[in-house]
Amino acid sequence: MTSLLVIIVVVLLAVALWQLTKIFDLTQVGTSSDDSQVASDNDNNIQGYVMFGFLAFIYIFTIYGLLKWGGLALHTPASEHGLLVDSLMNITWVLIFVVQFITQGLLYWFSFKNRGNKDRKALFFADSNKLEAIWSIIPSVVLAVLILYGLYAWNNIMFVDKDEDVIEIELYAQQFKWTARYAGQDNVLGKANVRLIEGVNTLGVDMSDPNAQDDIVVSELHIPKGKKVHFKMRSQDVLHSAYFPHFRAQMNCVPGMVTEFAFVPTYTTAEYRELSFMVEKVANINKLRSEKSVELVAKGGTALDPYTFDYLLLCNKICGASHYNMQMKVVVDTPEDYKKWLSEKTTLAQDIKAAAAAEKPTEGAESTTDTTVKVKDTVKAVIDTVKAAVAKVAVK
Ligand SMILES: [Cu+2]
Repeated sequence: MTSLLVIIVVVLLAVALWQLTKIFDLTQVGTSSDDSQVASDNDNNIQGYVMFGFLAFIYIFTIYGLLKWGGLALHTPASEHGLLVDSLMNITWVLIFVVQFITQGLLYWFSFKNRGNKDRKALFFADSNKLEAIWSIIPSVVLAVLILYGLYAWNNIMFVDKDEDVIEIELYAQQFKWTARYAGQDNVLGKANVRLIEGVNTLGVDMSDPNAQDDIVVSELHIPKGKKVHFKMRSQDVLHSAYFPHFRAQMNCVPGMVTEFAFVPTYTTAEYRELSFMVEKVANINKLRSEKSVELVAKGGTALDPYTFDYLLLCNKICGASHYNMQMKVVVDTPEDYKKWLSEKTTLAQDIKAAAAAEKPTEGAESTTDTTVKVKDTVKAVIDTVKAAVAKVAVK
């Protein structure tokens, strides 16, 4: 409400100022010696210098932004292909910066150099083949190299050798959570279909498929360091996007189809926490948190917990009201820890059996359905007796 009032006041002030300048202009009619609408040399000089001022603003703001916020960018990649993605990104940034630095400078320099001057006439020429060639060929070559390098990087990243020893994991997206399914001993994911979703089988896994018998469903993703993990993504409802920022991986999850992405993690969670940039970052976050906690406690709230770093799987498509909170913790273990963690998990088949057993009545106890039938019978008998008694009385 306050912001609305502020906006209204600002707009009204602007309108008032505009009206005032109009009145001022009217009072000046006839008093000035030069009231022509054509720009004078003095006007052109002012415009030329203002343009230079704007160029300085662009340069200074770019440098300021880089120094102030540059450190917030993602740091060391935690996957093998991440280095390739980062080098592609860095080359693109350097190119953009160099080109923008030169072209913006030239743009404003020429505007200043050729600013209006009463003694100068504009030179007319239809075209220059040399100039056309320079500004067509150079960008085409640079863009072609960038695109080819990008294609090479993309093909390298997306290629999964059929004979390679990879870990198969399904990522299931739904509003607003992630679930992971491990392929189990056979390393083949069982078939699944949204129509088969029932009870604990929340992913609709086809339990008649032999490959599905050893599948394991979990809500926290564990992957081993140094091993290629092949993710297959599905979505239950709308478009989601599986985004692993630290691993430089992202893939859309599309309802009705399976998409995929594979990568090799190169740092365990514990190792990544120890990297010097991360230690610094976490210390900074915790410093901010403790400052905020003092404020919160003073207002009678509870203090914030200290932050520890964890890899995350995020959703990077705005998929609904709780999209911002659609995330899953990802833990990169050593291969031994990963094996141990996975061996402690129950399979989906076992989960379904356990759920069915929990639903079944225990021996000797009456089920609710039995009790309902009995109560109904008793009520019916009472009604019959009353009816008979009423009939007797009526006959008498
Ligand atoms: Cu989502």
